Amino acid sequence: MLRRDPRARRRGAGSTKASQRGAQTSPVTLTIAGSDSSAGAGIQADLKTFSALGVYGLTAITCVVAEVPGKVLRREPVSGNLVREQIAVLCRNFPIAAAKSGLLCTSEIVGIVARALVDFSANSARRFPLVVDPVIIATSGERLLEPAAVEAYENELFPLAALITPNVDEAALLLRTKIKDRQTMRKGARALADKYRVPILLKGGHLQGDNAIDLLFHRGQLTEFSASFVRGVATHGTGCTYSAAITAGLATGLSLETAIRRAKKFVTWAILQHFRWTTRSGKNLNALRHR
Ligand code: PXL
Repeated sequence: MLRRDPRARRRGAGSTKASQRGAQTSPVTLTIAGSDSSAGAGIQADLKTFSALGVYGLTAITCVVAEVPGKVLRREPVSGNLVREQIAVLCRNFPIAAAKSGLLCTSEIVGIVARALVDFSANSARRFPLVVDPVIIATSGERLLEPAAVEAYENELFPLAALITPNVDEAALLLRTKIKDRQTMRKGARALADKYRVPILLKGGHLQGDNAIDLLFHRGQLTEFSASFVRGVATHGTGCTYSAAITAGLATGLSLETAIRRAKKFVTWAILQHFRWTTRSGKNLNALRHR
């Protein structure tokens, strides 16, 4: 029988090996998304959010984007096999508690991600909740995804989601309608939830007004989340940060509503406390502060 070193008790936590001292466990989250070289959005924003909220973040990278806020120079997808392999190895080895998807770049990758999640998440103790941020149109209004990818989202990825988080432009595109105020937002959130049979968080940050209002449609009920609209800050990466914060909440066992409420506070704080630099040409560069 293994004898315990009597000093071990004093060292605490019953650990016997020096290498185990200080070892801790933590909820594990996974982000499947693109890399933003300027680190305000994408995988980098997700990881910073996970760290700030006390969960361990894993990454499966779908594409690499050379960009700074407001200017994309080049975007290249990672091969489908490599995307699948990243998800496979992580699902096989880590007790993933929640995941999110961000920029998936091509319709092929949308399908590969959906199939990999079906094939490999069965290895975890239970199928973990997936937050789908349908990154189709950026906050700047720029279209980030080809039309065929939208169909892949609808047919393959949305059915796996625990929550879908479109902004109003994405919701309008999915519903082929216009969303311009609170009333059409309410109708839109309900219509999307009916269409996809998944809880919908419709983000109204793009609409003009004193408050940034988001609507959750879940189990036949509408819940409103509101925060003061922060003016004068370029908000590159808010959608990524928001869905990552919700994912972190779900990983720690919060309900959908509580996870969203906390995530909304986190994003609002990150915008208010933003970083700012001036470029050599005298332009302002803003970035969210994730902690
Ligand atoms: O915010 C949308 C977004 C998502 N993912 C990556 C991005 C962006 C916007 O720039 O670069 C990698």
